[in-house]
Amino acid sequence: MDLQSPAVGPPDTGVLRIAGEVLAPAALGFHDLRTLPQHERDVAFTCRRSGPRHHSFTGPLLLDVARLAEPALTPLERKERLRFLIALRAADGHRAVLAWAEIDPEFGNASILLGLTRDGRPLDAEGPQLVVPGDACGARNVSRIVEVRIVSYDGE
Ligand SMILES: Nc1nc2c(c(=O)[nH]1)N[C@H]1C(S)=C(S)[C@@H](COP(=O)(O)O)O[C@H]1N2
Ligand SMILES: [Mo]
Repeated sequence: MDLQSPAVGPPDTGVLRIAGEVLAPAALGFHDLRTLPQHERDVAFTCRRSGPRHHSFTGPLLLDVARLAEPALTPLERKERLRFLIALRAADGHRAVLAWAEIDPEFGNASILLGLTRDGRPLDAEGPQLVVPGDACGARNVSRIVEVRIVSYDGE
């Protein structure tokens, strides 16, 4: 990074790292994430602690965000892509793992988002939130995400 260059646009409070088995590891701010196509999803789930919840989110597809970092699995055959997973970590240590196949268009093709707004409110100050439509429990809707790691399972 060129530290001499002036800052362009508003400063990004949160930066999301995309790392792991990717050709182009990235540190993405909300400005970068807003350049991707934005989608809207409603989620309804029940939290064991707070009961029934409903939220509306907007943001890019996790698939489009992951592709910015050029995952090493992109050129692979379908069966080989099944070994990859996506590990997400939040600022408070909450973690969740997805199978790559859940969002791969040739498998689950689930419309999992990285939410940038929740119920009309921008999440810039806290960071993006995973949006998993259809989950009965809200625990995979990880908020304040700081890192997304794409890694392969190499077990025997
Ligand atoms: N970072 C982070 N995200 C999290 C959690 C958490 O502990 N940390 N809890 C999850 C759980 S268990 C639920 S039910 C939902 C609750 O979301 P809400 O209270 O904002 O509706 O957030 C999820 N996302
Ligand atoms: Mo929960």
